Parts: sequence; C-alpha cells; structure tokens
Amino acid sequence: MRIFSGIQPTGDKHLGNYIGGFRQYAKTQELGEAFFCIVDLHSITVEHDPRDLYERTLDLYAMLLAAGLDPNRSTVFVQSHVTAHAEASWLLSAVTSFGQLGRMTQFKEKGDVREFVSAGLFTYPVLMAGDILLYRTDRVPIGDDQRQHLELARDVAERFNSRFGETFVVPEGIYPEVGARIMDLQETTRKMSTTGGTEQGTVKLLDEPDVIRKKFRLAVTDSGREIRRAADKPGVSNLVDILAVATDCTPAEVETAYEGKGYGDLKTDVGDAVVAFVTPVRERYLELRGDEPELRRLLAGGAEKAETEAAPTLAAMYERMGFVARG
Ligand code: AQP
Repeated sequence: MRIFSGIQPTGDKHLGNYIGGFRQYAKTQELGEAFFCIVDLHSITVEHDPRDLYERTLDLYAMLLAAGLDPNRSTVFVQSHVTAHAEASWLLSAVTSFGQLGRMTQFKEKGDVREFVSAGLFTYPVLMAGDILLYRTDRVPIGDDQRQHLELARDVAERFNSRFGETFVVPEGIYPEVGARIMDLQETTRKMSTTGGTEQGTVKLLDEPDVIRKKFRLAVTDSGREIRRAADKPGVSNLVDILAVATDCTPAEVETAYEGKGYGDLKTDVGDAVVAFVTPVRERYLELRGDEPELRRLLAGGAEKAETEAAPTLAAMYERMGFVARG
C-alpha cells in the first residue's frame, strides 16, 4: 500500500496539526510504503517572507522526525526538490474544473480575509492533487479540513483516467477517529489553525509547558455543567477529545471519568496531559534542529527517492496527453 501526505512549512505547528496529522503519519508509515512531503510550494500561495520559508522548512522536517517519522523507512522530502510536482500541477490543471476550485471552502475562507488574493491560492488544490497522484497513492492520512481537497484530487484522477487512459490510483483519505478537527480554544467553532486562529486559542507544539497550561486554563467552555460531547458544547467536546488522544483512551471513557466534576478540573487535567504528550516531541525536536547539515543531508536522500518514484508517473502523464518526448 502507498501512503502520501503533505504538510505546509508555514507558521508554528500546533496541536491540531499534531493530532490530525503528524500523529497519524507515524502510525501509517507502518502500513506500507509512505511518502511525506514538506509542501513548500504551497506556502507561497499566501504572502510569505523568504527567510521564514527557509527556516520553517527545516523546522518542519525536524518536527516530523521528532514526531516519529523514520527517514530510513519512509520517504520524507521537500516538494520543490522534486520538480515533477510543479509540472504535474500544470498538466492536471487541464482536467480540473474551474467551478469546483471556486467552491473550495479553504479558498473562500483565506481569500475573504485578504486584500491580495493570489492565483496560487485558487489553484492550490491542483498542486495538491499532483502531489498525491504522482506517487500512485492509495491512502492519504489527513485531518478533516483537507477532505474537500482530497475529493477534488479524486475527481481529477478519475477525469484524467477516463480521458487519457488508466494512469492514476484514485486515493482514499484516512481520518483519525478522534481529533480529526481540533478546535481553537477561544473560538470553539473554528478549527485550530496557523493562519486563522486566535493566539490564546492555538496551542503551539513549541509552547513552553506553562504557556500550554495557561491556554487550557483560559479555554472557553459552554453553558451547562456536564462534561460530555454534544453539538451544542463545542468547547467541552474539544477538550474531551484532546484529553482522550493525549491519554490514549476514548472520549466516552473521559466522560465517565469526569462525571460530577467541574470544568476547572477538566481544563487543568487537559493542560497537564498535553504537556506530558508533547514534551518528548519538543525535546527531540530541539535536539534534531541543532544539526542543520545533517537535516539537509537526510533531505537530499529523501528527494532522490521521491524523484525516482515520481518520474515514471510524470512520464506516463506526458505521453498519454500526447506530448512528443524529447528525442
Ligand atoms: N485543527 C486541526 N485539527 C486536526 N487536524 C488538523 N490539521 C490542520 N489543522 C487541524 C491537519 O494537519 C495536517 C498538516 O496541515 P498543514 O500544516 O499542511 O496545513 P493546514 O491544514 O493548512 O494547517 P493549518 O494550520 O490549519 O494551516 P492554515 O491556517 O494555513 O490552514 C493536515 O493533515 C491537516 O489536515
């Protein structure tokens, strides 16, 4: 089985990324041949600082290794190191519906709050479709926010296959049972996010333990006193889910354990549990991040492996679309 997921080197990575993404990657790499791509080309779809992109690409690589990705087992690489991604994106734009791109929630949400909306923000899901399809991916571990983009990638694959002949595997998403959508601790109906969240409501993986505890202490809860998951209790549901993931139990077990207790107990305990959960990752990250030459050496190996895998798919795309190969 082929597994692929992409992660943006943008902003400070947060608990939502870890629970919805990184935590799954380490598990799914056991299922088959896995590719994890630092999607730097995606990061330029919103205004960015070049120096920042450079640093954050290496930060993210160190973070992925700290979260348990093994570069000897999985192919972990930077998107711009494998030029097939940019090429595939252009070719696939021929079989992507303009109307469908316009319906992408993420485009609308990010576009609405910006004065300058780049063409790249609009076409971003085509690049993402190429990322996934180049590796003939069967499964894509992602959080709930990427569901719509994956659906588009599936449509693109099917349209290409039916117009030009069977070329792509039509991939399926793998979503975590609990924690597929971690919410902002302050604005509890919005997902925790790098670009759209509140400062106090976003728990960063590199926050100091006291900062994490404080963010949970100040988390917004709901009316009523019961600690249970319910549609009208987004704040409490979120805390229950986070505690369940951090302590490796089910949300139902958390609800039972907190019968008769107050929100204050829950908030303190979630804060402590998250600190215990992320501290080993943070420590390992700091150790790895200190050795930049080694990170770049490992990345070069990842790029070579990824390039070898992507090349035949890209060649098949060109050929089936009727391009004359260079003699
Ligand atoms: N709140 C979330 N809950 C669960 N999973 C989440 N993911 C992101 N936010 C949540 C998942 O994290 C993985 C890596 O995401 P990414 O860094 O590539 O980009 P993203 O989805 O765009 O994350 P952000 O932080 O929310 O960035 P912005 O603010 O730019 O949109 C993905 O699998 C994602 O599903």
